[in-house]
Amino acid sequence: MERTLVLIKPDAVEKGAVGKIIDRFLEEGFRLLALKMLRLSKEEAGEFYKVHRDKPFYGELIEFMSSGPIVAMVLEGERAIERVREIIGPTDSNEARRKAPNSIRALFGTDKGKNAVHASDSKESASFEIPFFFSSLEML
Ligand code: IDP
Ligand code: MG
Repeated sequence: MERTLVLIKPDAVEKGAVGKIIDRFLEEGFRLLALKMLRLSKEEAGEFYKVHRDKPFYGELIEFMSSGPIVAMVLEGERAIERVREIIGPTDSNEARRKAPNSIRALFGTDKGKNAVHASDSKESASFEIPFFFSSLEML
């Protein structure tokens, strides 16, 4: 069993897609271990995405991720990290619509930046990202 962190980003929350996105993960057989809605400060968004601090899109990413409420959740399942990445699709939502039309980013994202969801990409990132949002007491 593996655990992964998923964020529903401000664009998808604004679109009213929270319920549909959570339901998709439940339909795919994952167990929802923790869930909350919150708004990140710029500092918190910068810390969460610090691996990207040298990328040209870092500033835009921090602005976007702190622009409105997000929903954070922990999902559990067999090979959850890899399988959730598959279900969300490629980073660029337009590419997702071409290559993975049933992926969450194809269905709910706009472009490469506003792409509806985040999901941990490795065990290492999950082990940083899960405790960033949830203490062990909040994981049921
Ligand atoms: P990922 O979310 O698919 O793992 P990463 O390359 O790790 O993609 O980038 C992290 C996030 O940064 C993306 O989900 C997206 O929101 C944003 N991002 C990535 N590339 C660009 C870009 O070229 N322009 C604007 N935002 C970007
Ligand atoms: Mg990534």
